[in-house]
Amino acid sequence: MQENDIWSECETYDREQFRKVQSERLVDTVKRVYEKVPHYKNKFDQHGVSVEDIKSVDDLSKLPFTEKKDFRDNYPFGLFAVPQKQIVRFHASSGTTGKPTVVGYTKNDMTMWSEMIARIVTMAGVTDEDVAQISFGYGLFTGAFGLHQGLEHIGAAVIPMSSGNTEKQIMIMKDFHTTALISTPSYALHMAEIAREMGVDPKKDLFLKWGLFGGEGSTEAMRREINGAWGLLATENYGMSELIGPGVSGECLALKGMHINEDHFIPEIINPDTGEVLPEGAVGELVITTISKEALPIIRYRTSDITSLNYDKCDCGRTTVRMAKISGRSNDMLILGGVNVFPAQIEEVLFNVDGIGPHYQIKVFKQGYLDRIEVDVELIDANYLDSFGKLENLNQTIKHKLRTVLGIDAKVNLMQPRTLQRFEGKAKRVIDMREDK
Ligand code: DLL
Repeated sequence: MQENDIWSECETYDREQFRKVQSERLVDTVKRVYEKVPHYKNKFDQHGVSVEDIKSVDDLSKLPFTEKKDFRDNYPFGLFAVPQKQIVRFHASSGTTGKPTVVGYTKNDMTMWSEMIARIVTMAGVTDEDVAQISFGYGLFTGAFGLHQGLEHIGAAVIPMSSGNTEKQIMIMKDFHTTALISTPSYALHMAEIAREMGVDPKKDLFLKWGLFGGEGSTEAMRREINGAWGLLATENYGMSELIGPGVSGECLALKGMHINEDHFIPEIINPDTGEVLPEGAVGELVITTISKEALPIIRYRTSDITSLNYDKCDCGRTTVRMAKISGRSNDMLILGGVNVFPAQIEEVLFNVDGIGPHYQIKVFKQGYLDRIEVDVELIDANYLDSFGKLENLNQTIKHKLRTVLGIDAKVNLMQPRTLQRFEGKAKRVIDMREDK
């Protein structure tokens, strides 16, 4: 692990200090939402919980959950706790169908957000010496603007590149001596591929030291692939529009989980089927309560993201709770021949097979009551196509690994190099062809 600074003393609070600040802020937030947001007043009343019942973090589980549906039902501003006059920024998450999920920020929220990001980029190695290229799309998506203000806050030089126009990205990287790349992990892989096609060796001809990736999951195997392709050190960070955007948690250089900004977000892990709160270390759905946001405080938000929490002090010196890599979304899980599997587990297997590239797609079908999958992967070397024996061997190897490691049977399609879709934002790896999802 390399040494780096800790941005805020709050990141090294002891458990008692966290408890105190979380309790105070929770009590205040609960009072505020009850008074200012009719949705919460109705929900708390229906749930039979009063503001006075919430005296500390120990009472958190008495409160009802908030879900994506609540945003939809209160579109666009119904969950806001301040008058429109105090809003200085809107963002929204795209949402595949229907209306987007709209979020708003006050001036104080913006300051707080930038502070959260300052912590996260600092723990990922970035300093005021760095040149940070932001290759997330600028716009309603929180990724680019979120990282942007925090990076400027620590004094890094920001290139607001946005996503796409990949050849230009590489040119700017080279000419501006970019040292930190900020993007989705899938776009980072794609950019490395384009760089090589342009005759640029990312390791020799560029200056990258840090890669801060988020907005979608990435396995350890993908991290190795990215580190190897760029010659940088990849960390990941996590967030969600409804909660703030990026800035909820980030990895330090010890690479042992993502530190949650616990003085602003209280995490819980629940059983997604029953809603029961699970003990420390258990794997389940992440639920987050925001305790400092003004415009859009959220009580016990069900993220659908599956992870676990670790409260041990980290090697880096921070004491904030760490969340494990997201293993999937609760609604992403596939049941294949009775075996539960997340797409990320399939990725981990594929990335460990020689001869195929890091781009893949999983197609899901329904056969009777069972889900079945086909996996499309790309050959690295087109010469394989000349030998049926070699192709068949590789196909069998992949099938065998999927069967032995995950216990699943999949049809594997080996594709010519560069035939699968590339992504400039969040990758869509799973194509769901089941009718009754
Ligand atoms: O993706 C916020 C963000 C932007 C975080 C840039 C980090 C960097 P949404 O568009 O609302 O917000 O999508 C939120 O993305 O519930 C996760 O399922 C997924 N996600 C975000 N970061 C990670 C990660 C932004 N590190 C949804 N690992 C979340 C796995 C992630 N999934």
